[in-house]
Amino acid sequence: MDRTAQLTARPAQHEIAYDPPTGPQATASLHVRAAEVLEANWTGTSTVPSRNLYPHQWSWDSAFIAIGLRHISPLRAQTELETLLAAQWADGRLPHIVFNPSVPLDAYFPSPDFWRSSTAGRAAGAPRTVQTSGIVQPPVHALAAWLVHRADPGLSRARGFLARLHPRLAAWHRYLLHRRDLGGAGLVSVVHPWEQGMDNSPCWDAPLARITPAPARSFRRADLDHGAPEDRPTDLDYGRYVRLAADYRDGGYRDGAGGGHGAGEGEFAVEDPAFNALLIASEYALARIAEELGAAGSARRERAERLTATLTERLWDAEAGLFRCRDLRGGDTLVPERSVSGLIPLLLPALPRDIVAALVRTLGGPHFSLGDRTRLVPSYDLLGEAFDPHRYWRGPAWFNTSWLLERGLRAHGEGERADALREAVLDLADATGFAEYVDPYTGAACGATGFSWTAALALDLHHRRPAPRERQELDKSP
Ligand code: 9WN
Repeated sequence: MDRTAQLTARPAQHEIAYDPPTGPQATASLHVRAAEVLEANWTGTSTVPSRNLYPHQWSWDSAFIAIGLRHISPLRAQTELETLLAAQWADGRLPHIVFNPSVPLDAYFPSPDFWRSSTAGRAAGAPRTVQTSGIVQPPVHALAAWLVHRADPGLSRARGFLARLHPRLAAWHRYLLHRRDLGGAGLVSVVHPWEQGMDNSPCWDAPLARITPAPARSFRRADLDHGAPEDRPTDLDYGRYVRLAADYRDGGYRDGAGGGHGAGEGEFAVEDPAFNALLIASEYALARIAEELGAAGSARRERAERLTATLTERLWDAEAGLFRCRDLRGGDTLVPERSVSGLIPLLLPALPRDIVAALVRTLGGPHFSLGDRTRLVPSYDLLGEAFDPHRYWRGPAWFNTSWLLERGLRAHGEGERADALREAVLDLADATGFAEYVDPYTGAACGATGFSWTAALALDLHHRRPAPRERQELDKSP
């Protein structure tokens, strides 16, 4: 069936209803508590995801954090993104970690002396003055930049915020679309599970099984100093993460054909639905940014619609009612696991109506059970063999994915479901002390508390009250 032909011309996604919060005292104080978390994690130029567990700047965390920070200080939100984008490589890649030089090397693994960005990444254009990792994370940044701009357009214009960011964001998308189209069909591939952000998702079990792990004695995990081992990835997972990252580094972080050990020939290459959906959502945002700067946005919007069609052609599984990961090194096949990643394309305005309806059914069905057995969206299939309610991305519910799905539901007219998800994010974020993730059945806190994106995204939903019916008019922007 020709999905392109099915793309609806219907405009999509509402503008944010930008209302100051009202309501009971308890709700009002969520603002204060979330702001305290973000204040405690602020370094002066950016925000750490968690003081102990993640003491540097992370790429997609910063995008989510900026989306919340804009409600406290639009200037700080702009600075958060500017700091991250200042560490961009000359080839356009945005590194997944920007290291803080004043943090001891052994506070986080892999540390700057593992990545060696300024030497191993020299040919790819790694910056000289700041140490970074060499892999990437999901491209939520243009979406974040647009939302940050909207919080205070006057300040944004006065500071030339979008004018300065636009070329960098455009180069970032160019890098992904040109250097990371490893399948040749137009979608972006990730070359490491850390790139997709859901590190130990069961979707990676089969693609990772082919990787020879680095010996356990060759590295020391710092995460176990702060996190319970049963909530974290296993040592075997880590051995494989280290092997993949070291191979990429030893190939000079080269991508594409002729890269030696580079990502082009690397042993791990997966087209992931959430990563690509976030790129598409950010393409719509870049269109809005270009228009705000007086340029045309239509080409980007058309590209976003084409990419939506490609995503559907390559990753949609109609029988399962969700998108799958495509394992390029595993015979170019779809990975038979159901992950929250496969629901995130609900964000996209040009998704065919039958697919929207199927995704909503899957969310509420037995595999995710939203609104029935769960209040936040589990990261993985409740009925899957690998399901574990506490182990990181193998079942627990995370706040960023629920925030994304709240937007998707609202954009497609599922106001009641979106309201319930919004309430759940607010209740559980606050009740758990802004936990990193929660048991999807009980809502019990797992991982770190005082986690920045949980605080930031709760803050965003707190300030973005459900709009009255007439204001839920769908608009062309994400
Ligand atoms: C590796 C910072 C990051 C998040 C990821 C999450 C976790 C890192 C780790 O923490 O990954 O990048 O050390 O486990 O999986 O999504 O960006 O919060």
